[in-house]
Amino acid sequence: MFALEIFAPQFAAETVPTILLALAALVIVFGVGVVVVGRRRSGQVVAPTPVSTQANTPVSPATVRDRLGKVRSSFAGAVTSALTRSAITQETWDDLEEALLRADLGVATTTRVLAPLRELVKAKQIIQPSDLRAALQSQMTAQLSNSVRELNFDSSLNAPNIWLVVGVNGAGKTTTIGKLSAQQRKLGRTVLMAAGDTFRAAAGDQLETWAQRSGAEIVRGSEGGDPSSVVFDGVARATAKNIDLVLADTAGRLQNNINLMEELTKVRRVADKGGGKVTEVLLVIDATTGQNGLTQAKQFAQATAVTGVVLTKLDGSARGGIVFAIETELQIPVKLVGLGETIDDLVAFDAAEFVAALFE
Ligand SMILES: Nc1nc2c(ncn2[C@@H]2O[C@H](COP(=O)(O)OP(=O)(O)OP(=O)(O)O)[C@@H](O)[C@H]2O)c(=O)[nH]1
Ligand SMILES: [Mg+2]
Repeated sequence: MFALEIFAPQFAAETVPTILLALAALVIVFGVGVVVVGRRRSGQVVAPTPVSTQANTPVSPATVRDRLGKVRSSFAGAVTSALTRSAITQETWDDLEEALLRADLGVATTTRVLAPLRELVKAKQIIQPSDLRAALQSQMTAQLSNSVRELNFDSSLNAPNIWLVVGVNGAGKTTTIGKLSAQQRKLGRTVLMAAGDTFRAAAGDQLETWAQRSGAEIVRGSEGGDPSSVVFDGVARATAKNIDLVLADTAGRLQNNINLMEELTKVRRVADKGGGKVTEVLLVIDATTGQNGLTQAKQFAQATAVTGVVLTKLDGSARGGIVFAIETELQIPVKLVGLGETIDDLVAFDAAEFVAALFE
């Protein structure tokens, strides 16, 4: 007070408390800043933000439809132009066939859709192109109606459920594990990630970031180490700590495909030998790879019993028809779709909604 009076003798006595208050506020703000910066500099590991255990908030259908924008505009456009004629002619069928092929359904699935549709048109004497459009939509929906799409989680197990995530490099495996982990944490389950991709140097770091973001534990191995033993260690840690779910990442590329498939078979075998049980093998497929995705799915299904497909990048330039090809030709249900790169961009696949969006 005295010092203040010396340096600012012109201040009236009543302004002094105001100045003191302002000074105190400055000291507090500065102090907090110093503590925060100090913590960051000391390299302290920040604990993952706890994730709410409330039930997963469903993404509104509008979001799914919006993200599917590019997929649906190309398909709906092709179908619309196939049906612009005033009657149903041979050209109509040719154009529809082309639309389905262009949408990535593949030859076999296109035939499976169109053959019964021709029968139906005859039997029901459909003559209006708009009725044909509706019949095509229900036929395509029917193609996808028999699949069970729930993720397998056996809560009666007195041990961790293990979900293996496989697929070619760049398909979106690690990102999907991050998103899946967040969803499962929201359901109240505890999660441990096993960094089974020891082939690529940065893979472990990438997974670790997702573990922190989603509030999961992680077990990592050394670069070039044996993926099976990382997964085994992960399951052992999860068993010891009563963790509900192990999400195992795997490499998408090895020296060659044969090595990769042999390794996956081994990872699967070893994973089942620990305390837990493999209840889901999710094959991640990049939807923009088109029919090539089907070839990949065949190879992976041979190496390890795939229980479900995650179709990523449907928000991109994918044509979407690969969903039908995978389900009808391989009988593997598409369980989840990736609609973007952030943590919430993974949604359960809803066949009717998907087909409706294609036709809008
Ligand atoms: N737009 C979009 N991008 C995605 C989606 N899923 C993954 N990605 C992106 O695809 C790229 C590859 O994803 P990763 O998760 O690293 O793929 P990976 O299969 O683990 O790749 P490897 O580890 O090399 O085998 C990343 O840039 C992701 O952000 C998706 O649904 N939509
Ligand atoms: Mg990866």
